[in-house]
Amino acid sequence: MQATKKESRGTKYFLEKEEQYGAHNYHPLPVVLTKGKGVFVWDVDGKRYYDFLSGYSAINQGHCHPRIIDAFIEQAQQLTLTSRAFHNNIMGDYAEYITGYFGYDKVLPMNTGVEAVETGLKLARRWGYEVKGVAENKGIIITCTNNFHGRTISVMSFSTDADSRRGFGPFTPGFELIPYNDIKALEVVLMNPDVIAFLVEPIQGEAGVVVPDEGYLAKAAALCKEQNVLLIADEIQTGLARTGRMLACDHEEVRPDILLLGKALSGGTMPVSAVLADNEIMLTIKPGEHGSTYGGNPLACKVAITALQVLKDEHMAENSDIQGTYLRQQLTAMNSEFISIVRGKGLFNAIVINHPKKDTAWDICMSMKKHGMLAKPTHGDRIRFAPPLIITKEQVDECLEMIKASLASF
Ligand code: IF1
Repeated sequence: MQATKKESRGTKYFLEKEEQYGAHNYHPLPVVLTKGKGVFVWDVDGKRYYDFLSGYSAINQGHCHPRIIDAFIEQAQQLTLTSRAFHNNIMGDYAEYITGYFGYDKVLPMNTGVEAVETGLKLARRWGYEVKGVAENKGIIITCTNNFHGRTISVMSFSTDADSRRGFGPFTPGFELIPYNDIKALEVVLMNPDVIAFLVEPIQGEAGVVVPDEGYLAKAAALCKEQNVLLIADEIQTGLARTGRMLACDHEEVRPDILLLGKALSGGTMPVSAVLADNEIMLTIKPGEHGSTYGGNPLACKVAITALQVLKDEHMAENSDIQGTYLRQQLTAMNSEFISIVRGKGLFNAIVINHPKKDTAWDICMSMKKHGMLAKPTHGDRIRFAPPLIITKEQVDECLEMIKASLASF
């Protein structure tokens, strides 16, 4: 590419570059970010925004948290990757720390969230055949309609989102769908002795922050226990203090058999995910039967230890609970004719827009952008409000003013 004269590399320059050379697998808001710090991000034109998406809850600790970045830089200059062909001096301490942090025997380290989901499914199937005694290849895993667990072909095999499935078949068998938040439906399918696991999001994120009834998770866990079925909790988005407790399962004192973590496990610095389980499940996978090049790399382990530490040291779950409750109260008090539902837990929230014009949620997000706040619609009419968990009440108040002003312009 010939050197271009120093053109003003403003928003337009970057949008066009990406349009020309990047795949069109997203439809982002037309904003080009160049800096992040705490609850704020800045675009290439120098405008500051509140980040109300937090990288889909990967940035719970705030952008570029100083302690996490320091750990990253220190380890990055020491040793970043050994592969699992050799040991490294960070992974053992990390494994001890994270298993102690969540109370499980072992951790299987992976990178992206969907890799953690796939790993959980493989562990459940192995356990189903080798421990529960289900006939090989007959195992059934239950999941819920409107789920989102990632975008690999096997995980999309149980998605109910037509757009994300179209043209990607054939799909992986062995999954059965039931409606979310429907205990009766779960009870019925669990009667099948070939069922080995129930994979569920404690709160459905992509579906628009759908919070199930009080007690749903606890009842589901009890039914799974009764039927010797593993409960797999996908806390990749709801975990790590996002919903006002360290795990969303903690709201109902539920201890899943397999716990899936990702996103904020690295504080938004790099892909780090983890699968936690006890020995009876975890040891069904033997040496050489599963893994990944970067899984358990020393840089990821070092960063994850610090990312977990700051969650506790800075009481982020408590702040998430306080500020999230306040945010929902204030959104409800707006009594806006355009907001039909306000829902969420902690700082994991969404509003459902009620307006005849189809793209209103997008237009509201564009208006909030003008006022200095970034959020994005999901499924057309829902807008997720999920700022970093370090946000203060004063900052929430400032954002509420921006939301009010944006709604008033419709
Ligand atoms: C995209 C959604 C959110 C997740 C849960 C596993 C994964 C995710 C509960 C997979 C990932 C991301 C994926 C990203 C946008 C975002 C998303 F809109 F797609 F659905 F957050 F709601 N389990 N969610 O939410 O983790 O492999 O991505 O690390 O694909 O657009 P991943």
